[in-house]
Amino acid sequence: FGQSLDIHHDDSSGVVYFFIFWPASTDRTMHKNKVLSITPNTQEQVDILKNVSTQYQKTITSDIFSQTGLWQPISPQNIKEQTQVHLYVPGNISETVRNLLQRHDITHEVMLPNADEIIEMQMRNESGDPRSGSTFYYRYHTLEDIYDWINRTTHDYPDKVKAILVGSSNEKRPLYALKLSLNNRPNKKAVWIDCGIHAREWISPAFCLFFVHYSLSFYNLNTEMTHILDNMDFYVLPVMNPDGYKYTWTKDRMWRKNRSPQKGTSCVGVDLNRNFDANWCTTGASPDPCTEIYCGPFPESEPESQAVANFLRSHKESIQIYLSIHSYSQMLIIPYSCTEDEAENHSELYEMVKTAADNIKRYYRNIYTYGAGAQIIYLAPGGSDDWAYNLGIKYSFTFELQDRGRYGFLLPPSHIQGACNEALLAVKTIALKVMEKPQAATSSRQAGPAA
Ligand code: 0X9
Ligand code: ZN
Repeated sequence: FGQSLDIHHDDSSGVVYFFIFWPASTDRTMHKNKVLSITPNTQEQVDILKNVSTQYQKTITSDIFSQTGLWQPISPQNIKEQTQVHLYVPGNISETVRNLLQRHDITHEVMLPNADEIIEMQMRNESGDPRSGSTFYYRYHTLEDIYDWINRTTHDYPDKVKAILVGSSNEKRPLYALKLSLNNRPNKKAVWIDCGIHAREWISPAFCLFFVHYSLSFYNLNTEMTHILDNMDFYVLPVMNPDGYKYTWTKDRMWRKNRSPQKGTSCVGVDLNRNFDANWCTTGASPDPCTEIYCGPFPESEPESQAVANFLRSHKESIQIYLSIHSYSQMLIIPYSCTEDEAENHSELYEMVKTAADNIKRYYRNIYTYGAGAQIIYLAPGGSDDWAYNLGIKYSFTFELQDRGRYGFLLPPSHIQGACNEALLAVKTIALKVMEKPQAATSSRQAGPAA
């Protein structure tokens, strides 16, 4: 950061504070919060960026800025040559950061020149009549509105939807999963979908709401959905991390983790998708509570991950498909992410996500990457998908919805419909494929002769 920054190290907290002196400027747009897309071309540039974003990450998660910096990749360790880095830069240091990039000749462009304008756009339209038709599903909603919606939905469809309390969050908010059961056939298999593990990925809860609405509205209208719902129940958890989600609406739009306090540090929150017992806290997760990929003190230490794990454990005989919805980057991910080993039914899973991606391309002309997490993104242990897979739910997926980086986490409301339709097509494709499998049904980990 050269001459414009003084770096002070406060040994008691381990937090690095930057004191910034920036030149007076007449250009008002200069100091807006921005998102930069940066592409390092040499190892030296990679090292500079790692350094900057590590320092930077610590600084901005401290009390001074309380904003989060690195959007992609999730950890500075994963920065590599010829791969885009997406960095959220608070306005007061944006010139400093750009000067540094220029000085080292690092390729970069401004993705979003004024992030606050887009954040504002995402929060707008909130006060409209919640029943004002389908536009409800093409807006983002506060946590309170989502709880109201859960209430209304169970009241409006008492024989088709039940709210199941699967646990509560660190701040004691209830975790409700909606059970969609559209007919009374006995011994139906089920699909689990969770949304909102990561607080800032707003399109994810929006998808869960959309999906429930679509299922209830199009049963007996859409042939494929009818066929699926005739044969399977759905458990839909719209917001797995309500404390974090609330926090993104009120304090910090870029928050990712849950909000649990940690011993011996002022840093808050565990990455719930590093907290499951699947090669827990190995490479790709961090034992440092001040990072975005903190794995927590022990596996399932968090009430949110424990609630989901308990529910899946007690329903593993009926749940055939596990699905976790995230954003962004348009990917359909299959196990494993916690090891480079191939999943036992890799080719079967690969065929499913390939078909889903092909369908999305054909119908919506949008590109989704697909494959095993460790291959197409990075090693990321402790994830819910790998854990569910090892539990015996052999059709386990993580979807990363729109977009590929134009807006990132700040996907405008006008894109919700498109993003949800694509994800819906992927869900349908996979569910129909699984239903074709003769014995796919009860998934047991035990090897041995087929029953
Ligand atoms: O790193 C993650 O947790 C997910 N990406 S995100 O940008 N939404 O944070 C990917 C999850 C893939 N699955 C596992 N890591 N198990
Ligand atoms: Zn995520």
